[in-house]
Formats: sequence, C-alpha cells, structure tokens
Amino acid sequence: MSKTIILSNRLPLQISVENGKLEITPSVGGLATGLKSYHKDGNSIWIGWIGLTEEEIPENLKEQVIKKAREEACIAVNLTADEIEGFYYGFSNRGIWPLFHYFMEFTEWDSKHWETYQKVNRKYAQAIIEQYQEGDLIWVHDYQLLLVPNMIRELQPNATIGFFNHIPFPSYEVFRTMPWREEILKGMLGADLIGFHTYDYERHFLSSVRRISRLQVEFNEISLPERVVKVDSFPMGIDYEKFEKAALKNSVLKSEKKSELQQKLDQHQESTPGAKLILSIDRLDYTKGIASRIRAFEYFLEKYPQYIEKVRLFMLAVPSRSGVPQYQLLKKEIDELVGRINGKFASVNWTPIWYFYRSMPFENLIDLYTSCDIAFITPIRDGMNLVAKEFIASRTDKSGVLILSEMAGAAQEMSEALLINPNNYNQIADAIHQAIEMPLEDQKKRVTILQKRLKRYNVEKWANDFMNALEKTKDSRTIFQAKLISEKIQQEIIEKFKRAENRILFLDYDGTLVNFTNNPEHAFPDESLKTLIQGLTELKNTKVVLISGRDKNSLGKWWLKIPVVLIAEHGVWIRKVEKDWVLSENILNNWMESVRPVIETFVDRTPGTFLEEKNYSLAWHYRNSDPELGEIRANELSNVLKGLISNHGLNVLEGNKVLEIKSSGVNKGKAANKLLLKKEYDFIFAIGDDWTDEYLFKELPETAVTVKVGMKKTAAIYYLKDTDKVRNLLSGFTQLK
Ligand code: ADQ
Repeated sequence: MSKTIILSNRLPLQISVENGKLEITPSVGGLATGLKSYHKDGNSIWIGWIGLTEEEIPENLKEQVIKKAREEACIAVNLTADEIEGFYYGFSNRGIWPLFHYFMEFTEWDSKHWETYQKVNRKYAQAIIEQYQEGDLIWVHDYQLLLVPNMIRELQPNATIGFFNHIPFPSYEVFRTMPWREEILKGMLGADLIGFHTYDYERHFLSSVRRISRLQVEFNEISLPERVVKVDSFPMGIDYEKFEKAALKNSVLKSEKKSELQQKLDQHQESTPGAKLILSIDRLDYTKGIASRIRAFEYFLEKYPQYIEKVRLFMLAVPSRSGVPQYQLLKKEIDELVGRINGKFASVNWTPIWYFYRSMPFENLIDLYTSCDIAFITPIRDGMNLVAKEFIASRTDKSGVLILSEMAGAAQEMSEALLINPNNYNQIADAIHQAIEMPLEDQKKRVTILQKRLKRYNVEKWANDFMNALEKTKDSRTIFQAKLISEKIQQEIIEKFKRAENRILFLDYDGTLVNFTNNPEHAFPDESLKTLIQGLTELKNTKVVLISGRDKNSLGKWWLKIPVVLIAEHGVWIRKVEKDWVLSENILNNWMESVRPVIETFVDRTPGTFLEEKNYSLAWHYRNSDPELGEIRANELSNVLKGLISNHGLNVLEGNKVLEIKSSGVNKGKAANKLLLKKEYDFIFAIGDDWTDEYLFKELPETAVTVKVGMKKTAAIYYLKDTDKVRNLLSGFTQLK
C-alpha cells in the first residue's frame, strides 16, 4: 500500500538525554503542531531531525533513539554540530529566513554555509529515497529544504513530490538579491506541486520563476521541458477541535483542579475587577514584531492614560534560535524595553507588562487563550500565524477581540479581527482602545464568523486539499508521459516512415529545429541542421516542408541551396523546390497603416520589445522584455487589437513571446492543406512548438503523426522535450538511406 512520506527539518518530537535516559517531548512551532494530527491519523512516515546532534547522543543510546522515533512512525536524520551550524543557523536562519521576511539588513551569505545547506539537503533527500516505494507521495516542508524536491527528482524521476513553503515568499525585487537564486528555484521546481499560504506569496514566486528561471508560466502552471509544475495557495488551518475541546474542558474545572497559572490569572481578575488582560504569544523572533508591540503598548498608555492600572499586557516569548546573534540581541532589547516601560508606569499594585521567556505546556496555552480579553498579535511579517487562529478557536463563549497585523498571512482570512499595520503605533493604540470598549455583542458577532471559517478550514482540510491536489498532478503527468516519445515509440514512428511510399514532413523552425535566441536573426541554421535537412530531402518520395512564421527573406537566404519547400509568414508565401517565392493568397495589407501606430506605442512603452514588419503581417516581439511586464502588455495589446480588427478579416496570433497580426484566412494549417490536396501521402508528419502550430495539428488528417515540442497544451498526439530530441528523431528518418 502506498504511503505518504513527510519531510521537514525537525520531527514533531524532540528527544533529549536526561540522566543518561531518553526523554521525548513534542516539538513546538507551527509546522509540527499543524501536521501532527494529519500524521497521527494517516498512513504516513515522517522524516526529520530529532533535535540532538550526533555528538550529543551517547553511543549506547543511538539504537534507542532510532527505536523511539520509529514508535512514532518517524525516521531520524542524523546531523552533526557543524552541519546544524552551517545549514540551520547559518544558511537557513541567517540567510533565507531574514530575506524571505524582508529583513534584508540581517541577511548574511556565506559560501561555506551554502555548501553545508546543499550537503544537508542531500542527506534529507537520501533519507527519503531509502524509504521511497513506487506510488508513494512525498511532501517536503519549508525553507530549510528548498533544494530537496529536485534532489529527489534526480534520483526518482517519476516520484510525486509536493513542496509547501510555510514562510512568505518575497517579491522578485527582494528574492533576486540572493546569490544562489537560480539554484534555489531549480530545487523547488523539482516538485509537482508547490504550495504557499497566500496568493501573494504564490504570485511572488511565479514572478521570480518567470524572470530568473525564464520559464513559461501560464496562470499557475510552469512548463518545464519534461513536465508541468503546479503552484497554488493553501492557507494552513489549525486542529480546531483540539483547542475547542481543551477550552471547554478548562471552563468547567473546579478551582482546586486548575493549573497554577490559571489560579494566578483568576486571582488577577478578582483583585482588579474590570481590568483587561491583553495577550501576546510568539516565538522570540524579530519578524514577530515583539519590540514594536511593546513600544506601541507604551504609546497606547500615553495616548489613553485612563487605562493605566486597568490594562495589563501578558507577554509570552518562546526561546528560539538562540544560536543566531540577531536573536540574542533581540532578547536583550526586549528585556530592556520591558524593564523600562514597567519602570515608567508601574505602581504599587500594578505592573503594565508581565513578561515570560519560556515554552509552556499546551494546558497553559489554553489557560492564556481563554483567560485574556484581547489577543495582540502584530508581526512585521509572518507566513501565516497560527496563534491568532488558536486564540479564536479557544473562545468557546465567543467573547474576545483579536488585534492582528495585516502583514500576517492569517489576516487575509480573518478580516473580522481588528487589522492593523504593525508600524503604525497610533493606529494600534486606537485598536487597543476599540478592543477594550467593544460591546460584547459585537465581539460575539466577529468571533462567531471567524470560528465558523476556522472550523471548516482546519488543518485536516488543509492537508487533505494539498494531498488531493498533489494526487491530481499524477493524472496530468500520466497524460504527458503516455504521449512522450519513448525509444519504443520513436522506433515505431521510424518504422512507419520506412514502410510509407509517399511521405511529407512539415517542420516548424524556431523552437523546433533551433532554440530561441534573443535576437531572431541570430537563430540561423547551424551546419549539422543543414546536413540533417539535406539528408531528409535526399530520401526517396519524401517532401520536406519548413513551415514557419518567419519572413521569406531570412528563410530564403538560409535555405538557398537545400531542396526544401519553404512556407513563410504562416502561409502567406510559398517557395517550392528550385522555384521562386509565390504569394499563396490574394492578401490585402492596406490595414497595416492603421495597426502599425498602435503597436509602435506598445514598443515605446515596453522596453526590449520590437516590431517586425513582414510583407503581409506585423509581429510584436517581447522575448527580451521584462517577462512579467511583457505578458501584461501582450494581453493588453491583444485586447486592443482584437477590438480594432474585428470584421476586417484579420487575426491576432499568439506565438512564443510574439503577437502577430495577419489575415485570418492564413495559417499554417491551411497552408499545409493546400500541399496535401495535390498528392496522396501515406505518411504525414508535423512538428512544432507554439500556438501557431496548433492550426497545423488540427487541420491534418487523423492518421498524421503530430508532435509538440515542450509540455504544453496541444492537439498533437506526441510530445518531445526539446530541439535536441527533435533532431534525434529526424536523424532516425535519414538512416534509412
Ligand atoms: P511559527 O513562526 O513558529 O511558524 P506560528 O504559526 O504562530 O509561528 O506557530 C507557533 C506555534 O507554536 C503555535 O501552534 C503555538 O501554539 C505554539 N506555541 C507558541 N508559543 C508557545 C509556547 N510558549 N509553548 C508552546 N507552544 C507554543 C511558521 C511560520 C508561520 C506559519 C507556521 C505554519 O513562521 O507564519 O503560520 O510556520 O505554517
């Protein structure tokens, strides 16, 4: 039975050695908490690090560590102290983490860390390969393992691999500053499905793929030569029921059964009736905006002094990444800030901030979530933020107000919260004021709507949605694979070719026989291509037709001495062997005068684009423009032109990074058909890479062998990956001589 293999940097459990014995505790952190319930219920194994370096595990306990992990369906990856330093503290947390959260001033790029990052990613990939069996689904998590998907792909090309990024993906302008940006994207693109929390992160990622990897992106699909990668957003939910149940249980506990913390909280409530408790919980991380939050709280007390002695901020910061200098500095900054503000406002009976720097057991988290009046969560950047969701799920009496930063991914689903900009202290102060004064009815209304949504989009749904989408990528791959020309299919096509008595080959030029170049004039045929085509023309009863969108002059010049039929400008011109060019249709070009200026304005507005004037068509090329701007402008121009040319017998053709306007009576399909009418062929072959070739594929009889170059939607029967494979197939034909 096939299984799911989950891979994350850390396992959902942490093993420590206490007095020579192994202790197991659950890991904190969003990912571990979120996925744990999925792992528990499903047929899955989880691979990751256990939190102890190889050096820290005593020799005599090593076997036991493996066994303990196994009991939880976990496989431990062993990492040395050096590896943790370079891979985790170094590249992941001093490079990727600050960059992806827009803290560019904190990024440190070190090639040694990068080497370790690659080495450790390979270790994780290897651990997967050892467990992998055909049919398994692999789900890789987060920014520490960005290279793993492609490393697995290299070893298991047919594996189904999903990748989920738990932190933001920054805009192209930020991402491009990374020294190893191409390698990182290549690593991620090894996956079949890439998931983000929000559409914004997805959009940023696709934009980087377009601009840096220069790959074709259509909506949310990226076309690689041999497969398609799907990108989507899956906002992560929480184990709603777990929080709801725990909160309900808490609410009926007798006072002597209550935790020490809960008793303290109750005492506070009793001693200062009417006072409000504001809760703040995060890992101690500069992205969480803890220091700004404290300053904003200070600003609030200054702006609304009537709340002095009536409001308290309960701040819980979980120790995190204390091996990274920025985190040590932050800890110091927060200690000082809390000290200063408490000193400034405290009275005999009241301190404004209660600050705790430690992890807390789940029961105490529930105590806090249920006892406070307001949750105050103001990250500067946060991929999602589960604390905000957990707070809402725990409010079983539907009271409470959530103040949430609009920079958290969660804000996109939680518009009933009081959304604030974490840098705007005035707005935050007003939000605290509004939260304190909010009537219960209003609180209940907001919490009810939020709960309904969180209950439905819980972590289980999140994981299932992702896994279903991953499963579906299998289907599309089967379609591509079935049609991909394997050795065997290639042999069959060649055999068919051999048996035929009259053959005709329609070969597109750019992107099919030669690769694209930045300047179309540089894509002239090399000697080996000329030899190949010459070879084809020398075969008996074989007509070779080069059918292209190019102008007749370049084609004619390049193929002067080789006896091929040339069709230029998608069928406007035809040059038979040893004949002159003939206009194949009675085509008008008087429309050009009015369309040319429109295209020229687009050339002016879009750097890197140019207008090509052919005899009977105008082409706007945007291959060299900024890819994103190019696509936007191409869409715009296409719309403008379609409006302009309707009822004029013209057509806008969308080619590979080119828009072409020409008479609608002309296309490659019609041009090819004319040749087919004159003679019977028992082997018709057509190959091409873009939309203009689709006319050809559709027009030809069903018996024709039609081949698309690259994995894109097509009416062709087969695919080939690239121009090398095309040449290889064609040279198979020539070997019949
Ligand atoms: P984190 O940055 O770790 O996660 P978050 O989503 O808030 O942030 O998750 C924190 C988790 O730790 C919560 O489940 C919370 O209950 C738990 N926790 C907090 N304080 C605790 C304490 N004192 N003791 C024990 N547990 C505590 C990363 C991204 C987020 C993203 C998640 C999930 O940075 O943006 O939401 O992954 O994708």
